[in-house]
Amino acid sequence: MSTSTRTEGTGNSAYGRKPFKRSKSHFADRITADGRDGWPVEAGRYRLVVSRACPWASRALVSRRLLGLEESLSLAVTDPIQDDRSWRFTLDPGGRDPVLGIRFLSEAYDARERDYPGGVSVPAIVDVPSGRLVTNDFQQITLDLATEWTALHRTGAPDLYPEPLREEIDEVMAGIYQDVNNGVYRAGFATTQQAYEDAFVALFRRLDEVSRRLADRRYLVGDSITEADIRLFTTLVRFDAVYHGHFKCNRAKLAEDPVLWAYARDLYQTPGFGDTVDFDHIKRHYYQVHTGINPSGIVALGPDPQSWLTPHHREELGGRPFGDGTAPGPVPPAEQVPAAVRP
Ligand SMILES: N[C@@H](CCC(=O)N[C@@H](CS)C(=O)NCC(=O)O)C(=O)O
Repeated sequence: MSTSTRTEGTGNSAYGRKPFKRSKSHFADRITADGRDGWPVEAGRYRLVVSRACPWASRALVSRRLLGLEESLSLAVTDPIQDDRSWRFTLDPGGRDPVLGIRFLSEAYDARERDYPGGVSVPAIVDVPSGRLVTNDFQQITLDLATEWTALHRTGAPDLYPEPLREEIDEVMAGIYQDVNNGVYRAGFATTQQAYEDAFVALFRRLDEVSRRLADRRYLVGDSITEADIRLFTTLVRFDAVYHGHFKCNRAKLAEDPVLWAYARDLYQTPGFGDTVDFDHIKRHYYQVHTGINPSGIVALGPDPQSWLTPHHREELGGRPFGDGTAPGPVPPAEQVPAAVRP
């Protein structure tokens, strides 16, 4: 395990002129079927803490929906705006998470390791009985939901990380992580012209490559949705709303690439994807928290989210979104993104 420092933080001066570097998650225990790290998969025992603003946390939101884990793994949604104590439960009555009884996610980190010097990040999974953080390892959490939580999956849950495709999925995800998922942050938080330009060039080179790949195939790997699609989606869905302007990733908008735009809309309109997205949380978080790069805190109004609902025609490429499985059911009422901010 490595020691983590604050992750993307506020985009303020803390980074000096050093290139933006994402730190590794510090708490990397795994929740597994055999419980080898001391955390066995168990219905009702753990709480997933997310911000709907965060692309890394949103991966877990999508996986949990597709796999039908809503009842087994409960959900806490933080305020999209952190304060100096980081993520807080100000959206809940009395400003406390009703299950964990805490006001700040940092309390679960403290319960796990007092005086932990690193940052408090989402996604986080907390052990409800002890109130202790189990993991904030965003790269592993979704893989474990797909492969270790199988006993609790819904009937008809898709296989998001199929064994025969893992090598290809891992390879595709590695490039997308470096240049796209993390690349937008490297561009947005660059503190030198050169660092920004390097990130920008790599980002759009990779997006062009992914666009070519997706021109005649509906999904990134195989003919069904996999973990790779989830990881690309959570960046693409934020692209025009925040990365294009706020992070200066503006060679083109997502909506100007016909293939990627149709691919992203296809996923958005697939149950389990778009129904987790809150553009209000996304925009307020990025524009208001990163005061280093947006000192006025003014939140950009566009683009019109209705465009996400326009026909994509990607079904003409074939593919079976859920493989041998089926679509997830409706979002539990308590977890619905408010109608007022949905397209
Ligand atoms: N846990 C991961 C990544 C997850 C992550 O960066 N989450 C962001 C939100 S998108 C976060 O919580 N950052 C903490 C902060 O900004 O203080 C890490 O340690 O790098």
